[in-house]
Formats: sequence, structure tokens, C-alpha cells
Amino acid sequence: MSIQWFPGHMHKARLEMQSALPKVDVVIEIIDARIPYSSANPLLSDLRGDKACLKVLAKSDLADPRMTEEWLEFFERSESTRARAVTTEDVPTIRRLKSAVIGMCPQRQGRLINAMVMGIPNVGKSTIINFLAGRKVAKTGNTPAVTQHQQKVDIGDGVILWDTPGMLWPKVHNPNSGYRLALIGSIKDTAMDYSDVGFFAARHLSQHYPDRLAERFDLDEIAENELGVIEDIGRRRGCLGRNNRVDLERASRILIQEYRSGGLGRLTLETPATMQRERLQTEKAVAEAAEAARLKDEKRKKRFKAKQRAQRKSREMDASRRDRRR
Ligand SMILES: Nc1nc2c(ncn2[C@@H]2O[C@H](COP(=O)(O)OP(=O)(O)OP(=O)(O)O)[C@@H](O)[C@H]2O)c(=O)[nH]1
Ligand SMILES: [Mg+2]
Repeated sequence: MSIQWFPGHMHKARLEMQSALPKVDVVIEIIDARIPYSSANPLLSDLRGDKACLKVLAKSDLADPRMTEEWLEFFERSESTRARAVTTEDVPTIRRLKSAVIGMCPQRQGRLINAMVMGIPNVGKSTIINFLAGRKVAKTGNTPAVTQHQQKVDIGDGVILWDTPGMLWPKVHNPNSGYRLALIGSIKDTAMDYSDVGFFAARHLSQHYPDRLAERFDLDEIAENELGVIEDIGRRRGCLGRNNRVDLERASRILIQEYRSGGLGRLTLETPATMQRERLQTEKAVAEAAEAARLKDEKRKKRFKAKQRAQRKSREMDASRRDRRR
């Protein structure tokens, strides 16, 4: 499954962020604590360059706390980056973001601090802004692309936050990242295939968290492959269609929903090591695809030139035949 969901409002958001960035002191990049690698938009890191960045691992109530600690340490190693984990289950974790932002701008000398909140869709940007503002200033909702326009919010103590629309990037090259983004709910329903994502989830969870699957769906044992896992879940939850066959799409939706809502427990899908490995694999695959496209273009050019040469030769032979006849 290759994800390509970059509608017009995201393209516009990118241009608006680019033009606003010179006025911004700190970028607050909201990522999902369950997938800190795949939910970090490469376009945003290009856009912000070396501007001070506060990485916020949102929805940490849904992620494995040990893994969240590991990620925080990993991000804090990079200069000009600070990292914090937050959750709506523990509102002070969100409130403390304001002092973190102020601490990142020691030279402001009474000037207002402009902090731009950026991140992929549905990661919790507007929710965090509402808590920081202490009132509902931004619309929130459990579907991607709720915010479609930039807006500025004064959160007091000289800090102005800019809420921005959730933004993906034109093509998610790493297929695993695509599945994980779909699994956490950052991809619009119509741009993903539930059964593909369900199979991915069944494969990953049966390898890494078989006990959670067994417990949640009351399974005696975990089937050997993802199809078997989805079928068992479907049977347990009564997703039977014609001839008593399991409706794979419905069973997949149930598994995805259970993961999204935390029904399977606090599960993180990526480690810093996963990121390093998959980054290399993706770079290699992208370079190979670019090389294959270049070779294909070369071949087309060669065929075109050979055809032109043959046509020229045939015209020359026709001309010399005419000359001889004269
Ligand atoms: N479990 C959990 N859910 C959260 C948390 N923060 C936000 N949510 C939920 O995540 C969903 C998306 O929140 P929003 O604040 O609208 O996300 P957004 O990033 O602004 O989304 P877009 O504007 O669509 O890009 C909402 O249903 C929130 O209730 C959290 O800490 N834990
Ligand atoms: Mg929003």
C-alpha cells in the first residue's frame, strides 16, 4: 500500500508555513508517541531547517512508557531540539510546554515569542493548543484534516501559538510508515485500504505483542499468519458473512479500532533502531527506483534517436534514387 494523500489545503499550508517561518522563534513539532519516526513529516524538518524545535510526543497515554523514554532521550541528543511527552490524561504535561518554549528563547528580552505548532493530521495539535490557551480556540475531532487554516492564539506570558493544518508529504515512500500512519488514524479513510492495514497490524502485533492480541480477543493461540489472525478475530467478534466465512474487512476494522482506542494496551510500533534501519532501506529503494526510471528514460531516448536516424537515412536514400533517375 503506497500512501499518496496530499490534498490542495496541505499544499497551501506548506506555502503559508514557509512564508511565516522567518517570523517564528520556535517550531513545536507534534508527533505521535506510538510512531515517533513515521509521524515526523520530512517536509517539516526541511522547512524548519535549524530553527529551535520542541518535539512533542503526543497521545503518550497510548504508547509504551519505556519506549517513550527511549525516544525522548534519542531526540534530546540532537542540538537545538528539546523533547517532551504529553497526554490529555495528564494535563500538566501539556501546560508545561509553555515554560519549555520560553526556556528555548533566552534572548527574547521582552519580545513576544512566536511558536508554530506543526504536525501530521489528527496527531492532537489543536487539542494541545486548546489546553495551553485554557479555552476552546481551535476545532478538534477524531478524523484527519479538521484544521484547514492557520490561526494565531495568545496563550499568555508573551507566547503566541500558531495552529496549522495537519500536513503529510506528497508520497510516503516507506510502506511500513504508510501502514502505521493509517493504523493510528492520520490518513483519510478513502486514501487507505482497511484490510491491508488490518493485515499489517495483525502481522506486527502477532510478532511483537501476541499476548495482548490473545487477551483482548480471547484467542487460545495466535495463528501462524496474518490472515489466520484476522479470521480468528472475525470469528470471535461475530464478523461472519455468506457461507459462514469471515468478513475480513469488518474484522480488520475491529482490530484497527481496538489499536486506535488503546483497547490492546499501550503499544509503540517503532524504536530509534527501527527508524535507522528503515531509513536506510527506504533511501536505497528510492535511489533504485530513480535509477530504474533514469535507465528507462535513456532507453526511450535511444529508441527515439535510432528511429530518427533510420528515417533520415531512408529520406537520403529516396533523394539519391531520385537524383540518379534524373
Ligand atoms: N488518547 C488521546 N487522544 C488524544 C490526545 N490528544 C488528542 N487526542 C484526540 O486526537 C484527536 C485529534 O485531535 P486534534 O487536536 O483535532 O488533532 P489535530 O492534530 O489538530 O488534527 P488536524 O487538525 O486534523 O490535523 C481528537 O479526537 C482528540 O480527542 C491524547 O493525549 N490522548
Ligand atoms: Mg487541528
